Amino acid sequence: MFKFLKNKLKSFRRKIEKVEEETAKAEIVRPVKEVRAEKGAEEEVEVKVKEVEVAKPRIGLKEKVSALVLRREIIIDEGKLDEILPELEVILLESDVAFEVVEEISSKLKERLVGRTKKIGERLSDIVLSELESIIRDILDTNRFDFDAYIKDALKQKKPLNIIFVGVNGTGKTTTIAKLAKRMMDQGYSVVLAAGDTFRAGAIEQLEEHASRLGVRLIKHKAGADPAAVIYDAIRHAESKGVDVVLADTAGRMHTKKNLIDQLEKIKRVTKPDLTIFVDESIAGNDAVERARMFNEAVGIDGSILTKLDADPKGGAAISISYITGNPVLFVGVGQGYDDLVKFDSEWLIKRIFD
Ligand SMILES: Nc1nc2c(ncn2[C@@H]2O[C@H](COP(=O)(O)OP(=O)(O)OP(=O)(O)O)[C@@H](O)[C@H]2O)c(=O)[nH]1
Ligand SMILES: [Mg+2]
Repeated sequence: MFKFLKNKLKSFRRKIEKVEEETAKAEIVRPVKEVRAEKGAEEEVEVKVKEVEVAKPRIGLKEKVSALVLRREIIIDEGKLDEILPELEVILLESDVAFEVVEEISSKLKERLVGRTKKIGERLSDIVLSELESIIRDILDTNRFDFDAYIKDALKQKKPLNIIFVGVNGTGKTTTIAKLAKRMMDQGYSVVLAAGDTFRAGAIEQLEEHASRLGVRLIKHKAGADPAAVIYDAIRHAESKGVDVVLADTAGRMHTKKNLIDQLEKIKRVTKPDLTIFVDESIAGNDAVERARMFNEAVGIDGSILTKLDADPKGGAAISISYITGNPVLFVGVGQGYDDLVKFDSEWLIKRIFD
């Protein structure tokens, strides 16, 4: 997971260390006021000190000067950041972080670092990477949403809850529904599935297979039927049986296909979902983020689930999708098994990128 990004960040750390080493080697001229030598020197002295030499023990005048420099802190200037930030921006772009998010990260880093003091002995690379981590954490936390708390509260108001899953073809919608059904049943909720993908050959049978493995009821019509009617029936069924949640599959579709987007609008109009969840695959990178934005504009989404993080070396989609859509990431898929669904948490992702 995120191997590419992690390796790039490692080489970024080395680059900062190199810049720092070079700066340390360069002579820094420090005017020191009224430093007088103990043994009779009377003039104000301007002392040239090599940063690298500062920590070494000295004697006499030099020792006095060192003590002054040691107490001082080095100010991180814009020039130094200009040497390293472009490389970070390239790394983030190569890792599929959306352009706007890269700009945000870069400007926040500058804002936090320029003019900041760094103690002698403190490493610039540690400071930069820990600020980067904190900025990415803030970006991930912009639209926090606790799915479990939401379900618990929402069920006090109404039952069943209707949750529909939308997205383009093959991204993992149906598998994610099965995973989430398992997760919710493990938490003690009752679930019914709606076979709302009446379009793709074999889609109903695929969901049926999951339903029978998980021991959950599936409501289906024939292939080609109106998906809004299928989901509507599933809701009626759940109402009559006192079932907590309907998880409704829909056919994969491109956001550019107007008639298919109209069909989703109809599903929403007829079945009034409590949550519309956009599912896409992390490995699609910027495309996934762009599609989330388009689906949000076209039909409105309440959150996203990113699948296939286990197969994604980059991670840029996970970093960007919530910031770009203004909606939270609810879960991430990390494998093909039923338990390979992780509730999204910024700390979880940060650990996997920075540890
Ligand atoms: N590695 C990995 N594979 C996944 C994950 N989620 C889903 N898949 C696989 O992705 C493939 C497509 O999954 P589906 O659930 O059929 O996707 P879909 O969006 O319903 O596809 P359509 O119905 O054709 O639009 C399957 O082989 C899944 O096993 C995941 O988190 N990690
Ligand atoms: Mg499907």
